[in-house]
Amino acid sequence: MLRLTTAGESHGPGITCILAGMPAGLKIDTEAIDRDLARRQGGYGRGGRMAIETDTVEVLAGVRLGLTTGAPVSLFVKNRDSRLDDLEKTPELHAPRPGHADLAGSQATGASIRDVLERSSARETTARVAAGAVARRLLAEFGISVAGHVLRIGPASTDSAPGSADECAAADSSDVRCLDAAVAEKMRAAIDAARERGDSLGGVFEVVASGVPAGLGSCVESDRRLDALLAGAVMSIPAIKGVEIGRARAGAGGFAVAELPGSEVHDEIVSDASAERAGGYARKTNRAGGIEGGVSNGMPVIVRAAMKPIPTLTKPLASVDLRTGEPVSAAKERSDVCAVPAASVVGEAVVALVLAGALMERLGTGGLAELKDRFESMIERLSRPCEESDAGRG
Ligand code: EPS
Repeated sequence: MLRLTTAGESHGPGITCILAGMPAGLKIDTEAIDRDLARRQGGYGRGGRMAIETDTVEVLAGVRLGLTTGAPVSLFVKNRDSRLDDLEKTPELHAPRPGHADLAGSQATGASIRDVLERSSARETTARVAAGAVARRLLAEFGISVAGHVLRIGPASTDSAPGSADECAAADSSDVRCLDAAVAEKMRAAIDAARERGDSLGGVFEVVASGVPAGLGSCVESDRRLDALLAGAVMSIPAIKGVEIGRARAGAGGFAVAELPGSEVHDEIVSDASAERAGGYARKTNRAGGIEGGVSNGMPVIVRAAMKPIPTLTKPLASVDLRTGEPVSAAKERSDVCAVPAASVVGEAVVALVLAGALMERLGTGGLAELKDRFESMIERLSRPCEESDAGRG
């Protein structure tokens, strides 16, 4: 139901997107979009580019007098560092960076390394964060919130396990977006040491979504499974190499299901009148991260991602000059030492987009007021899950 297309090069005129499928009647707050853009720009370990840019959104289409019209929403973020057609400032590169899209991307497209890196740059995530802020606005109308935090940067890691999106909010006051102040200190020290060595660092972030009602996603069509959609969306963020759903045990993500018996993995079901968004059926624990059988179960949705270290190293690895085949050091471009805090903000955005899409799919088309009516009716029915077959078969 929701479709997002982005376009734009890192040093082109700007980054843009078209988000189709938003209902009419949603209030768009450009300040809130800009706040998310600023959160994405921040973080200890970012490089020089972020000192140049102050990302702010321009709404080009789909909004009139502050409300969505139901037409595709088009957003634009201007690049201050725009120099794509200046060959002196933006030269061709010939020594592809190991780990970057440079070589494989050129082989895929036939375009130059410059053309490949301009589009494969994580600057593209600006558009996803802007669109994600709109999705977040929609989710807020239905009492759903999404927030992220950083669990690991290089060797420094924390076992923080916030139970709700609200509990992640404190990450906003940390420049490494870590909820544990002592570990945050170690993360900064690890980034400083990597910078000294001319190296880069990856890490792990986690996104928590609260208020997600039971019943989003699909247990009958594999391409609509909520966990598959979340994993695909999070994996599509540049440099993400692994995605886990849930927290199978303390201090671990969803991969730990592989080491534990079923009795220690599955979340026992209990009746609980306060679990309104799950029809009064709660879980004693939330190891599954809010998803069973590809469908949300009313518990907070929890997604983790592992990010590799950024491929541009100031002390470059070995490469080959594509013109001669001779061994050379890989190209150096201005870059970040660590972008895990920024990636966690992108993670929030893509999770918000997937959840908004799944919600729209569940509720159907129409304006916001109509969708809210259907949402109430959907929530009310969650306490009678077998209703359709019971009614039909007597
Ligand atoms: C980024 C913008 C880029 C890089 C970084 C992320 O800007 P520039 O190339 O002008 O320094 O800082 O991109 C990469 C790490 C990459 O490999 O492309 C951004 O806006 O997030």
